[in-house]
Amino acid sequence: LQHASLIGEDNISSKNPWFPRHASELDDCNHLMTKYEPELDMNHPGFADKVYRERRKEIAKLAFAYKYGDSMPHIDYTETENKTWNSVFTTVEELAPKHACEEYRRVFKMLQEEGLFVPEKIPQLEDMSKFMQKHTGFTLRPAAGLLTARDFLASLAFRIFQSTQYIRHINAPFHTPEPDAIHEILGHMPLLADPSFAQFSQEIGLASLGASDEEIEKLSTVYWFTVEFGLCKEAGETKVYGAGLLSAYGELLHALSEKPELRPFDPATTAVQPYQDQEYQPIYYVAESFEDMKDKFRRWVSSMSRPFEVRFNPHTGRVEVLDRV
Ligand code: NLE
Ligand code: FE2
Repeated sequence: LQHASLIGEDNISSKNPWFPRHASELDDCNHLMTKYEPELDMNHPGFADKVYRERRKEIAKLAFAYKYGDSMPHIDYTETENKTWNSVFTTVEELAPKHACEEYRRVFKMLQEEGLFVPEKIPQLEDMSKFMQKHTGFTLRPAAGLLTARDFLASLAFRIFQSTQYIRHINAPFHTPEPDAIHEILGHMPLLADPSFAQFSQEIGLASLGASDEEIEKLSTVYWFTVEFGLCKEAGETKVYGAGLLSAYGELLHALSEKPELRPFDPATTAVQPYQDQEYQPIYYVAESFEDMKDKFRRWVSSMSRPFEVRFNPHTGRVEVLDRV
């Protein structure tokens, strides 16, 4: 039995640092990274496209104005944007039955049955949020772009996923180094509606609250090699569950080809493996199953340096901080 005492929310100190204790405080966790932006990056396919850059700004503005409790902004996607979705969606629809993990295939089918996943039309984030909420309690917040790892991971502790809402450029539909709504909707959202995977995502988030910068780096590396680019075993075969693979068919086929190196998922070594986000990955980590991945992750997290423990109280929606004994 654990005799831990609750630490109150006043008296912020190193033993009790500031981090969001309730989803409403995510209004203060929207720090953006300036990376891969069409305004700043000459290699971005939208760099020379003024209409595209204006569109990005318009959608970013909606995310900046968002406050906790608002519904997700409604976007009237253009014909071009829906066309981009169509080409990515139809390739995923074709490849998923053979290459995606069972959990993904199951939810994908439900989304088709509900009429949310159709080739012609980008689903609205509000509808996706309601769908996920029904299955796992996960909901969405709009993000204007790539967030800092600390802010992004914190939201997962509350079962909130920060999602971009703009669409990749029509000239490069099959791979983008930056997240976009196609990546979030096709890659992340089906698995966030799976109970076991949702639990894993929330646990990464909880582990990040009040963690040191070095530990945030390790957690976001684990996130990278699991949630973004993870592979798993299924009846003797290797399948894909990483969102960055499920939203980019070129890399999905690359991951399952002879080219990359596959290693067994092991949080302690995975967490310190350097990676790049510009090109296809040369290394992927393979999990035995979501349950095994969670077991290993939990054991590893318990060795972290935080002088306190956190737990999510589902009745109040608050994160409680406990003195470590
Ligand atoms: N490469 C992915 C895609 O094209 O959908 C996005 C990865 C975001 C981390
Ligand atoms: Fe992602």
